[in-house]
Amino acid sequence: INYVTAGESHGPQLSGILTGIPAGLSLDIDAINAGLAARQGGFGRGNRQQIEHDTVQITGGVRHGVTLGSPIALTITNRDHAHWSAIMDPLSPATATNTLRQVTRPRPGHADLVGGMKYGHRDLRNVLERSSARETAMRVAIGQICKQLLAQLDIQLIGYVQQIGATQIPVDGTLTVSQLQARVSQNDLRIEANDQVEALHDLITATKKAGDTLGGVIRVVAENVPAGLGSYTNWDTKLDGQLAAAVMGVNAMKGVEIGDGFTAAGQYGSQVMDEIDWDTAAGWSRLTNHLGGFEGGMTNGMPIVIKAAMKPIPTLYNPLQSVDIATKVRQKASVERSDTTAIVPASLVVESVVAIELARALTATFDGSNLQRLQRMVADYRDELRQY
Ligand code: EPS
Repeated sequence: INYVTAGESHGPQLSGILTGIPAGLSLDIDAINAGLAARQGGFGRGNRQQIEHDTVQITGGVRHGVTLGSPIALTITNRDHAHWSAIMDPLSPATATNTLRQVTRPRPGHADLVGGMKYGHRDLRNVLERSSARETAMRVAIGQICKQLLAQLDIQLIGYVQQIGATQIPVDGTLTVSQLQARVSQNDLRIEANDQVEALHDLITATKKAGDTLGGVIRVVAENVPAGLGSYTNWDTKLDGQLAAAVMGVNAMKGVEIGDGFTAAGQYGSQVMDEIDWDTAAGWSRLTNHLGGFEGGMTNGMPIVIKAAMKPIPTLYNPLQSVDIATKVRQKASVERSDTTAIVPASLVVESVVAIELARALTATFDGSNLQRLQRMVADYRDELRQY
């Protein structure tokens, strides 16, 4: 499985090509669109989401609703492009009027300055249009297809919010993915504890008033992933490393943790290692899951637990010091319309990239040409492991 996306935030559309999805998967387009709608939601979003109504068009790799095994081509239209059609026109030559709205005062923490330096752009719009998190809509569409593949292999996962700003929401590690789903869908913050919603709404509203932004922590749980995905035999085959790279590849992520991660670093080995058990029905298991489902870079059959730390959004309505790249005069950074926090959408994006990596690992470990064959192979493999 591989994918590439293209498209600018205010350009005509986002495009995606997804390869390696087995033939024979019936796609639920409504579920893909529901995932896209969920990514647009969440308390703390700015006004852009009132313009967009993301839905996916599929123009390749699918026939009569079923995947063909060939590359899947996807499109999501940017409705906001209507307001930017001259400025973001892909082909008409630059003129005095269609180069208005230039960005020359880079925002600290955004890709603006280094992107301009690296690619030689004098209008930082050429950077921010692509570094914008708008692109993550396509990753969610692709992630939804991968989630539908995983569901056919009885693998479920969820990404949700565990911390907003400095406020942590206590984690109940005993909840299953479907129980978590039921809990977090009860509020617009994707958090487990409804009793913390009001205080967090107040925090986000006060932060917005102050012209400031918030980050947070996302937790992803994936269950029923068979043991032995990834490999200890070479550094680049370790699946936890591949997952960490994918999560870090989501805009604004500054940290990734597997299982108890940084907490485990300060504990004794006897507190951290998960004791081994076996019984006829369930096969091999661990008595605890401090290591988040990974040993030796391989899945061990326990739930995968990944956390991601998201920095606050760099676009501040009360901007920080910058330097104009045209005049070299110290000035406040530019302000583009933005979100106060994007932790809710980001939790769905991180969920999506984890789904993509798990689907990739499964189709790389087993023959991923045809869904029914893949299902048989995974079922046989699970039997073999149970009896090992
Ligand atoms: C973004 C700025 C805002 C966000 C955008 C990401 O866009 P705009 O400047 O057009 O208001 O809404 O996110 C999305 C458009 C999206 O769909 O998630 C940024 O600068 O990263």
